[in-house]
Amino acid sequence: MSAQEAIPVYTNLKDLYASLGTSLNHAERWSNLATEFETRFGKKPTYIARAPGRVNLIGEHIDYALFGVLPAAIERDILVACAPREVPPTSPTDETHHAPGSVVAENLHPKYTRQVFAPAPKPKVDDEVHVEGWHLDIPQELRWENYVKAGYYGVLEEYFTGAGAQPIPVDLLVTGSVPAGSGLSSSAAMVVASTLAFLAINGKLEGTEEKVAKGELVKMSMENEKRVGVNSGGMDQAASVMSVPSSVLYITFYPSLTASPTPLPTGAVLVCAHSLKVSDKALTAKRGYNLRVVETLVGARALARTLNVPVGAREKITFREVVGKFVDEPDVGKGGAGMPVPALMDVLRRMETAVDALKPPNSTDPEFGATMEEMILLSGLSAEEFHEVYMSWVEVDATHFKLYKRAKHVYSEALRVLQFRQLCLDTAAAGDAGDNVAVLKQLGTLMNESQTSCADDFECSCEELDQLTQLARDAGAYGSRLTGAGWGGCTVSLVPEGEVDAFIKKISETYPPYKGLEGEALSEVIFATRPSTGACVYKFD
Ligand code: NG1
Ligand code: MG
Repeated sequence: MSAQEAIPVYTNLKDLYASLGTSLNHAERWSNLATEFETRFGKKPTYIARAPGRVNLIGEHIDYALFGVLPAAIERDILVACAPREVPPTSPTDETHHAPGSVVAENLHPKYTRQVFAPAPKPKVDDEVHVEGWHLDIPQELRWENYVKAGYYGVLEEYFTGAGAQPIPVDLLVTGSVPAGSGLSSSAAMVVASTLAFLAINGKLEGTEEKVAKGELVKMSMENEKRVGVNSGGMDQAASVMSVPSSVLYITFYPSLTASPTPLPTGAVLVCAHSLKVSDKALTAKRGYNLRVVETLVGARALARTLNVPVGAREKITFREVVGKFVDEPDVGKGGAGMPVPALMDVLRRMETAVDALKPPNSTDPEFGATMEEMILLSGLSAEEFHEVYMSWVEVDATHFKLYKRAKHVYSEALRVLQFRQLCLDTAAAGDAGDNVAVLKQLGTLMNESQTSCADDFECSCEELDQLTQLARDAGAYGSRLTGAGWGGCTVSLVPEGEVDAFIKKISETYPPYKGLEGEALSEVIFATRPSTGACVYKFD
């Protein structure tokens, strides 16, 4: 699959629904959204942009170390219906409605209230005053419309610079079926769908000139999500944009962004189950996600030094780049595919012992946590340089940094991803006769090992996730693990196809937080999904 491929724009409902598969009632949601749009705005939408959430099968917290990951898009998604707002303004009393590029954003969910905002012109003064571009302010708060703004921001920055480029006013209506804050990337789906809607409405998806490719949408959405979220890798956006049905997507980030669909052996279904523990984003940023980003970056630098891999003073080298430089990887910097998989597997195995060097020699801490002073020593930088390169962008709340354990997780997890993918490729190459129990068991084992590594070495699990993944194994899953950032949110289990209903029933009886849940309330928190297709746009005539 090529990142150069164009984003699909459907003009025919039959083709659209065929691309989405049949196991969810997509038709009803799409037509309901279009009707509701017309009721609220008095005209038909011109486009509906769709972006799915994703579940990560394996490869957790290694995308920002630039290692390949194996997510799949899920059937649940975000839809954004939109149309240009011509005159007259919907509400004549509100000045913002008249402004260039102003947006009226509504959401089918009553919790998310109607919002009106507009970008501000960036003036340039030389001989005369003229507009040089547009700026959209995104406040640092968790508000639903910030995800809409994040998508818009990038489109404005990319396409509306220079005198005369004026964005049009837009009405839009959003609906979503990806549970929020659950590790299924409702945030990336929101940002991708919003970016796509603003691209479509401003004429950037069709015609031969300036067509936006999938790879560009991934890069834009990654940048855009940084406006509202943490300093993440690109897994979620790539999965939401580039997935294909029935396959997991092997995404690499280094030496270049590639996405290779890998068919999942038949005979098993993915079941997502929410632990109902909501991870506190603000807290996990300081003690969780961002802290892990710091630990893995400093760990990579320290490891590079022990391996005599050259690192520039200000270079934030990653664990993936360390192995590339260690073996003099071909193609790097030329957009090539990098070293062959068997060679990469081999060097990853060697790294699993090399990371022993990250245990601080004088530490009495059994967990091998390095203090700030010890980290600075390991980095080879002055205290001032160290703070500037590694600590200035982030607020972290920690006295000890577990470089060894984080490195151990990253390298072992990167290897498990390659092993998982190889098993899938071998099954497909052998013709997938459907008799896959043995291989599904091996895949499940890799998922279970990933959970153990997340829990013990990366410490991104929690009691609820540990319990739920164990109950899933007891209920017959081949394997089960947390998915996404962790510290709460969802698990993913690989479940024999014919046993899904029984599996869900068993979990609903054994996982205490599910007590009393039935029907729709239950299917909100635990559901089966097949790997689904990536983002697209429907254009109305
Ligand atoms: P979620 O679960 O969506 O917050 C985060 C990162 C991913 C990846 C995973 C861990 C964002 C937007 N996404 O996912 O890039 O690093 O954690 O594997 O922060
Ligand atoms: Mg997210």
